[in-house]
Amino acid sequence: MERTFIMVKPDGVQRNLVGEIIRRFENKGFKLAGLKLMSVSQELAEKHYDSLKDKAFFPGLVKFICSSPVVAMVWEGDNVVVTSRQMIGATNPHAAAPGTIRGDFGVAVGRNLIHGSDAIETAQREIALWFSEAELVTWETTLNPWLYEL
Ligand code: IDP
Ligand code: MG
Repeated sequence: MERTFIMVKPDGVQRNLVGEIIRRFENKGFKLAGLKLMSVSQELAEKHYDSLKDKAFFPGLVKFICSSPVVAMVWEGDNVVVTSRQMIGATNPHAAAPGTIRGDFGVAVGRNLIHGSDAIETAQREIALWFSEAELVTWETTLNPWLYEL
């Protein structure tokens, strides 16, 4: 089953939106495979955002991610990478559709609340970066026949 890496960023944690965000993924029908509240080191933040290291906003972004705790998660489900990005909404909350997390709760691109992997390969890289094998849980949910046509 496909997995993606989702992170509630420092602004989302500070604004008490952790429960709201988890609720949306649970209600959608995705299954939690990993979850932790953590402080982020500069090294981890720089590795995570490595593809953006030439952008002018990179230093500010890294500083922000390290400024306050985040909630790192792995969610599992059919098409979860693409669907999560749709649930999260456009990078800039001004452009994010109502009903999306950024569209409903954000007003600034540098305070857009949540990260979600942008492709399956990115998800695999990010999950390995943020979680050890032992922190990821494989489990059976009794809901499967009600979520999927098996
Ligand atoms: P994404 O989070 O929607 O995948 P990316 O382009 O991967 O967007 O950028 C990563 C993060 O960097 C964004 O979520 C946002 O917090 C921040 N960011 C992106 N573009 C800007 C910008 O123009 N100014 C400030 N921060 C930005
Ligand atoms: Mg991205």
